[in-house]
Amino acid sequence: MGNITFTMIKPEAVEANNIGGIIRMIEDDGFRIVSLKKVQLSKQRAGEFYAVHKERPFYQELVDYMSGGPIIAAVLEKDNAVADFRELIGATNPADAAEGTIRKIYATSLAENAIHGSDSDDNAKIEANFHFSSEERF
Ligand code: 3AN
Repeated sequence: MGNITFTMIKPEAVEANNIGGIIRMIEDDGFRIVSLKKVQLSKQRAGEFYAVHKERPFYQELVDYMSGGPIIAAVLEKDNAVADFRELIGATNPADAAEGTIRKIYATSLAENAIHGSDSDDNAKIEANFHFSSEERF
């Protein structure tokens, strides 16, 4: 399929009232919103979501941060969604992110980098299913 990706607007961007600005950039780039909600993850749910990073030194910091406030979770649709969305959000470290990318504009640090984007079609499906049931896709 390859036409969906999954995103989360992270707690510090939600706290800073940047939901609208970020969603505007996403829609202006041609993505259609399939599913969307505001939710606060428990530490356990955040830990499950980031289980691939379990062995990384920043894992606990990441879990604490991602469960520390509400996020926006969304499924997005566009041709070539995963790659196009990674391009729109920019590099993981905002210091390396290209001009005009979401992270360049909204991220405050490597750890608090405003937004998540799936890194493959397989992970997009896994992550979308983690947050949304089939009855929440339109
Ligand atoms: P991306 O979000 O660009 O796919 P990943 O998957 O390598 O990057 O990292 C997942 C999340 O972990 C990042 N969005 C960021 O919040 C956090 N992170 C990544 N690298 C570091 C690091 N060196 N120190 C602290 N947090 C990090």
